[in-house]
Amino acid sequence: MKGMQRRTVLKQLGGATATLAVAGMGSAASLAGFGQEPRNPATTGILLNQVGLLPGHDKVATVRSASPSAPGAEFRLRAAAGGKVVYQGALSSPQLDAASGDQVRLAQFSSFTTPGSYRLEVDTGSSEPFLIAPKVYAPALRLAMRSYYGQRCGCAVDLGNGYKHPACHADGAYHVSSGRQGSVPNHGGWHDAGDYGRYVVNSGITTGTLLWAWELYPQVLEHLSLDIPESGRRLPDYLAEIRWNLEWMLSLQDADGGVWHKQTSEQFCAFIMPEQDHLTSYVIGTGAEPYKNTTATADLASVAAIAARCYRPYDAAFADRCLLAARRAWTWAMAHPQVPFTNPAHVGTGGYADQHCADELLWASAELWRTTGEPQYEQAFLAGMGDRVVVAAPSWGDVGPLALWTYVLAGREGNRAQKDRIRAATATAATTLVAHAQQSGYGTTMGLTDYVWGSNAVAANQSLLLLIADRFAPNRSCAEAALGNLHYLLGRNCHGVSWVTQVGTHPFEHPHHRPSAADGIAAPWPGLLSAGPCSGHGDEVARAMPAMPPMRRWADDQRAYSMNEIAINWNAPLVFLLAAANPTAL
Ligand code: 9MR
Ligand code: ZN
Repeated sequence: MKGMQRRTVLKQLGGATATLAVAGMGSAASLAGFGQEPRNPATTGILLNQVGLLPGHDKVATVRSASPSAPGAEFRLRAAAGGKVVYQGALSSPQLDAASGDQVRLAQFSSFTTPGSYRLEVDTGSSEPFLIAPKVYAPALRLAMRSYYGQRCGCAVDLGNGYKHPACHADGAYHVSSGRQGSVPNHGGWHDAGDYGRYVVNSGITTGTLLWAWELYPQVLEHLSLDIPESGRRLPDYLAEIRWNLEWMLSLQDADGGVWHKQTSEQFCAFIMPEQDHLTSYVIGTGAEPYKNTTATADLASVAAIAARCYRPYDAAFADRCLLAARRAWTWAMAHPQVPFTNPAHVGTGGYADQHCADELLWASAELWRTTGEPQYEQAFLAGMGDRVVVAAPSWGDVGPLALWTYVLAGREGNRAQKDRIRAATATAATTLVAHAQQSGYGTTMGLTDYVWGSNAVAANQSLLLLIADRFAPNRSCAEAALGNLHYLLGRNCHGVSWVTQVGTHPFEHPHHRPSAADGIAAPWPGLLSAGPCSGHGDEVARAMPAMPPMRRWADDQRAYSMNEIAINWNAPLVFLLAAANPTAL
């Protein structure tokens, strides 16, 4: 398995070098031809972004030291081909990284900007080769976004290299909890995570985040080629892939405008391929009048309002359909402002059971105002906003920051004082995150309490916050801290792994992901972000762990569903961050 994965990675690096034509960069052959054993960062203790770094941005690696007085105060950067020393410097003095419990030193080589392939060397060892190149993250962006095609429900999927399955989950029906009866055809959508459920609330933040990336980084995403069934048509691949999920979300809207919460089986199926799962895929509601709920309905309103903006240049009829759905959902949600969801009887699939509906309503009002400029939406937004400010990054349970930011990003006049408050609070939150990154031995903006279920997406969403702050008021330290989380996710962490499957020299291998487990192929499906460390005790692997610092609480174990599952809402801020990390965007 290792060998096979290595070949894949080298192929990807080779692809990058071939298409990017960066002067002085090693060829695929020279990368493959070191004649040396792979160096595992977990043993060398040299921890850095395994994909590479951007020439014009910060470059820092973490060097773990066995003890505070460990020798080796120097580091060297060597050309991967030929071994010439191109840069050398002193390691910083040892510091304790509280999140991991590690004693670390930092190798800082930001001023070295020459594109190429390099290794970082200290007296105790040397890293795998990594690239310094302007488009170094292009292959990762493509894989992370293409992973959504792999999550498609209701159609045959073929990512190549054996990662494929026939159409799945044809048997849909209204669940007794929905207030309806009868069968439901498959309208598409993305499997949520390692399970095959589809959930409107989680689809909401996922699709919203991806469409926001489209609006903020169009020059990067317009030409992203995903090699999906719709490729080659008028609609850019990026929007075509997202439409697959939007169509399913729209299908869960009832005639009265309300939206059912989810479409899943009653219980999770076994670890089988999707086409082998013949459990009925039920449209599930609250189990009592009005059956639909506020969070799902308002999230659909938000996302459909954004979609109306994004798709209009390519497909006005679809944009009109989305806008009408958004308006009708908003009206329903305003009339039912506090109908939260909890799993009805006999249903044990994911809950996404957020009891706070006000932030979803706020987001819907803000997006509809941004799209239409109509006063009823702004009035609802301003009434709902009150003295609310941005304090933390968004998550599936708190879309409030998206509501506030879209009010500013709308480019409409609006209420100046509220816009100023939003900008100021965002800047304050960003300053706190930058301070965390400066204290962290691994350059992450996460504080000690941020290692929750899906912490890798907390890191990526904190980058999103920083990038929005940077958009409001350009600030280099915000942009660098945002990139710092990308480095953390792609290898600069205490586990020495890249948390994106098939990306980097030591990607994790055992996601809690049914297709990866059941397809008979050793390596997991590509481009998927692990949940990451979790302080909780949600699964048997977590429960068996002794007490340890929060970043350490992760295992590359398929059973570890609280630490090593993948999910569409976690990949979305990763795609956002990778889009932002494209040199034409930053
Ligand atoms: O991402 C969700 C996390 O915030 C919750 O703590 C956790 C437990 O309720 O559920 C996570 O979402 C899961 C969902 O319920 C079902 N599909 C897999 C999701 C990722 O683990
Ligand atoms: Zn399916």
